[in-house]
Amino acid sequence: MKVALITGITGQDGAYLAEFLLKKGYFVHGLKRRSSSFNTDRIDHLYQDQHEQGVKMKLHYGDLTDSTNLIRIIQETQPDEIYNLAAMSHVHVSFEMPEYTANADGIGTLRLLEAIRILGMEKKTKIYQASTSELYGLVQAVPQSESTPFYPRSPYAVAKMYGYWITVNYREAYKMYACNGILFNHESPLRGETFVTRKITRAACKIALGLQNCLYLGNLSAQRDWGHAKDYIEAMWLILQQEQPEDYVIATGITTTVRDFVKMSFAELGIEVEFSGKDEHERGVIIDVDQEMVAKLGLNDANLKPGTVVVQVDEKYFRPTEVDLLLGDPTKANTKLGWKPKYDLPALVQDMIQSDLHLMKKDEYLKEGGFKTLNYFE
Ligand code: NDP
Ligand code: GDR
Repeated sequence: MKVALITGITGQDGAYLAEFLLKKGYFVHGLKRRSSSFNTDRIDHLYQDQHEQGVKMKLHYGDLTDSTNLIRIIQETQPDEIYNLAAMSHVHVSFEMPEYTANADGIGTLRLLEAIRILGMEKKTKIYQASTSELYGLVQAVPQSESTPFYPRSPYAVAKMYGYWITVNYREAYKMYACNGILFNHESPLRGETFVTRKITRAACKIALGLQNCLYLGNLSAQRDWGHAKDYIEAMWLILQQEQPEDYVIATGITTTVRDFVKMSFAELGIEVEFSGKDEHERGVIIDVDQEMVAKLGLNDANLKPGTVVVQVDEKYFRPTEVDLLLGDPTKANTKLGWKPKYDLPALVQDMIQSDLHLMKKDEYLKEGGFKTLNYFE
């Protein structure tokens, strides 16, 4: 039985990858951070009581900023494959926490690679490094491929740039099977709530149910190459199953603005939104509402009137330096890995809206039923 260790198992990608590897018959070890409240929501359905027979998944407390802890976990678990997905992964937040981001995302990668070397496991353990299209940053050329120069534009991207090159260096210096997946943005119903796609799908559903009035966003003109996380975790696995360790771009090859993602999300709920105005004065306004859809989806049309402003710009979401355009060229992954995404953008939006509508309806039913959260401080 192959053994995998996933750092960042409690995140979006970690959850999908854990499920995928378990289905493939792997024993899956996961690194989870100690938290004062539960942080395993995304993998609770995979949890196995350690007292049962035939357990195939085990979680270990750990942190990428703690070398001794990483060395011990790798020694105890003896993984064939390590997927380094743990990171402070929010670009905007990295401007607030640049030093921590460098430590976790940059030096954290070094700590893992060094742990493998210290333990003499260079020949046994393959390692996948979660690199990112943020490395391309300020546009040098499009579409962006494995040979496009990097120009990182945030503390996050600079830290990931260190992670990228230290992975290449350990591959070349110590003949380790260490690879970078340069993944473009990938989303899902499990996406963190403060990334733009999930923020949009959640807000669109809340507005459609009468639980929120307006969605505040930053740069509406940013363009991203968005795919579905379910497709992208498969690419991670494929990257570690090749004869030679190499780096790969994983992307769809199509780019879309944040503005269009908003329109697509509302359209999925039967609400047509158009944008007008410029820069920080730009607004998204309801143009039309499909009443059949409103009835079919059980929406609340009290606030869904043409002319209602549902999106506004708030400058606090602008970044000190922005990445304007990401568009990946996945030719190498298509040809060498045989990787092709199953989801296109409309299917991704549909999946996220369906899931968030379901979640928000739960809130609506509770509110209608008079349910109030207990106030522990009264
Ligand atoms: P998430 O933010 O959803 O998950 C990040 C994971 O890392 C969580 O499990 C988090 O734990 C954990 N983590 C954060 N800091 C530490 C630390 N210091 N030590 C140990 N664990 C830590 O990210 P995604 O799943 O979206 O992304 C996975 C990886 O891929 C990340 O490295 C990200 O930077 C990279 N990436 C993501 C892309 C995307 O579009 N999603 C694209 C390209 C790269 P906790 O749950 O406790 O917060
Ligand atoms: P990104 O994702 O920075 O590309 O990093 P995010 O969804 O945060 O932003 C995408 C684009 O949308 C613009 N934007 C907003 N973003 C957020 N979060 N909130 C807003 O209100 C908002 N309004 C506009 C942003 O300015 C940006 O241009 C993600 C992360 O998963 C990284 O870890 C990963 O490496 C890259 O994708 C590839």
